[in-house]
Amino acid sequence: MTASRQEPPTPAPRRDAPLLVALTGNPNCGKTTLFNALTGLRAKVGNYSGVTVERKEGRLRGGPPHQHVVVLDLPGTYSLSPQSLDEQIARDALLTRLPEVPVPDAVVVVVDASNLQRNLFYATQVIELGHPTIIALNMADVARENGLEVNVEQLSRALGVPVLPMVASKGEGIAELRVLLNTLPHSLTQPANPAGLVRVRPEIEREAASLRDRIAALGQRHAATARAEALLLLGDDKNLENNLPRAGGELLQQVHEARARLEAEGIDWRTALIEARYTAVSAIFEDCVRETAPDQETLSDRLDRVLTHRVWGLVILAAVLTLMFQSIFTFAELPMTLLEGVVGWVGREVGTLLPPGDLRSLIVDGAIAGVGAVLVFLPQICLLFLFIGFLEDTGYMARAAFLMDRLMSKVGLHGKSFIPMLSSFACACRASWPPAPSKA
Ligand SMILES: Nc1nc2c(ncn2[C@@H]2O[C@H](COP(=O)(O)OP(=O)(O)O)[C@@H](O)[C@H]2O)c(=O)[nH]1
Ligand SMILES: [Mg+2]
Repeated sequence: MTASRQEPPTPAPRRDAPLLVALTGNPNCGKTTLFNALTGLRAKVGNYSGVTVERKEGRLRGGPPHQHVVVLDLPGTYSLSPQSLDEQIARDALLTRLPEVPVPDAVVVVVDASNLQRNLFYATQVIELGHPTIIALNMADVARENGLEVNVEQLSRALGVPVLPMVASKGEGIAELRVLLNTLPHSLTQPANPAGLVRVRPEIEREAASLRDRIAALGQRHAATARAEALLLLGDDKNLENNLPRAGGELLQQVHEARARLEAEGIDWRTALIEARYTAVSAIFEDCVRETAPDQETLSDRLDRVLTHRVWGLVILAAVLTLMFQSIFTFAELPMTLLEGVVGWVGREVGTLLPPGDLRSLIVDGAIAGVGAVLVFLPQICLLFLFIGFLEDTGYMARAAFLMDRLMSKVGLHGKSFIPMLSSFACACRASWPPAPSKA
């Protein structure tokens, strides 16, 4: 492991206030799994101020005795150019724009080793911010299964930050991360050469330098973060306004001028930065990853081939749904009959206790019969959710959603909307099936 050592330009963090460790990474790379392992599931959940984005933080369990270390599970994001509010919060937290999130003492970028190239795109963006950073190379088991062999030392050298391989779901590699976190802030320095990770054209670097100085004057204390912010602003095609630092209104003018100068020099600022990053990431990937069994087909691939087949996939889906609904109606029959019996008995018993009249009608025909009519559906609903849960956990639901995407997109819906439609269809079915209901 080559952790690059360099004198941090800012003073050592205060030791009386808690230290902050921010977890960040692409969606589904294992951030929350790692968060749970580090905090022992004791999380404080709230919202970021003014928005309904979940904020999850907890104390590092088994951390240093005299130092409170807080772990923050940031929302997942694919890049620092956000497409949603969640992603915007993750970016703003890392750019230290949120008043409620202090400058992190360590940023742990959780990286899915089985999707390394895509994940490195984001990881390099975060490293460029210049915070003390660790790469948690998660899903090492999946990468191994897929025949990917990552040279961890080389990756660490290339990125200029420590890289720790791990399987968060099995607790592997967590101890090594704890060692680093428990000796914060001494164990970690800033990345070796954040500005050299992705080489951009000198013309862009020139424009970024003047924007960086303006951003620093607006209060961004870290030079590396200010440069990274400048590059993000320059290349941000769609969300420039939400990308401006606080009180950075006049920056807008400066960004437009910088872009105009680049265009005059024949440089496409929209693509130049993205291309430079892809080139850098591909080079790192080629250097650090060896594919040992590139053509081996996994079980998941073989299942995909059948289950998402244009014809066979639909046949299987129809069979699965028929089986599911048939089983629901068959298995639910006995508990439903029993529940109906119980509700009827309660109604009759209560009816004998009350004199005939409006009150009896209200209680027996209204309250008991009404609640009973809902209650008898409970077995079917429970079974339906049991089946849906099973299909989701086995990964079949995702394949069914993929299969339905083409059809659903014709009415402007996403393939995933097939799932709520399925649930509502089940309820509608109940109203008309079995054809002759046992009770009116
Ligand atoms: N095979 C494997 N699965 C993992 C690993 N880490 C997490 N997972 C699983 O990946 C899924 C997504 O994890 P989660 O922590 O929710 O990801 P998040 O979206 O980044 O918070 C869960 O089902 C985890 O159990 C790992 O190292 N190996
Ligand atoms: Mg999560």
